[in-house]
Amino acid sequence: MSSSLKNLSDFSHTTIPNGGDFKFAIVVAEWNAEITGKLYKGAFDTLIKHGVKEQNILSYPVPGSYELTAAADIVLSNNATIDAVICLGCVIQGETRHFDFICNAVANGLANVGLKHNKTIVFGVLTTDNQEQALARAGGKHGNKGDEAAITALKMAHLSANLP
Ligand code: DLZ
Repeated sequence: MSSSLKNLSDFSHTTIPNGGDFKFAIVVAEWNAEITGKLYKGAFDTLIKHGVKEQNILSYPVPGSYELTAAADIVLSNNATIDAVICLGCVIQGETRHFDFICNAVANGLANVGLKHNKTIVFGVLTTDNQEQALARAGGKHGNKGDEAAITALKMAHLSANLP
């Protein structure tokens, strides 16, 4: 694939692969459920739209975004047939330093889980100043990051399955 790309603009036109052969896990945080529910629906519907069989989408709710890392690790440790894990959450800036601790822990944690299992972990966690910004990215004027997370998972699963 890479040898046939002439320039960077070619990347923006890569097609979204059909997902009929893949299995995905979606791990979704219950904290800020009004937002994460919309992210989940966006991710789920996008996978179905691109051919993933409903029985090949495994869904796991967790209490908050901090738990996404452990859950992704547990899920992959117990199911080697999963091609990628989509992690969805929404961390909203509050008055304390929780925001920084949670965001840093989740971003680093998910990266490490992906490397440990040699599988794609999609970082679908909104990190916003307020709920209005989050709603704008969960089906509002900035689209739905859940949809984007699903497309990332499809592209990465396809890449892994088609290495020479
Ligand atoms: C505690 C907490 C706070 C203050 N804020 C958020 C948030 O904005 N988004 C989120 O997903 N989770 C939050 N949590 C919960 C933590 O992620 C975690 O569930 C608890 O600290 C228990 O480990």
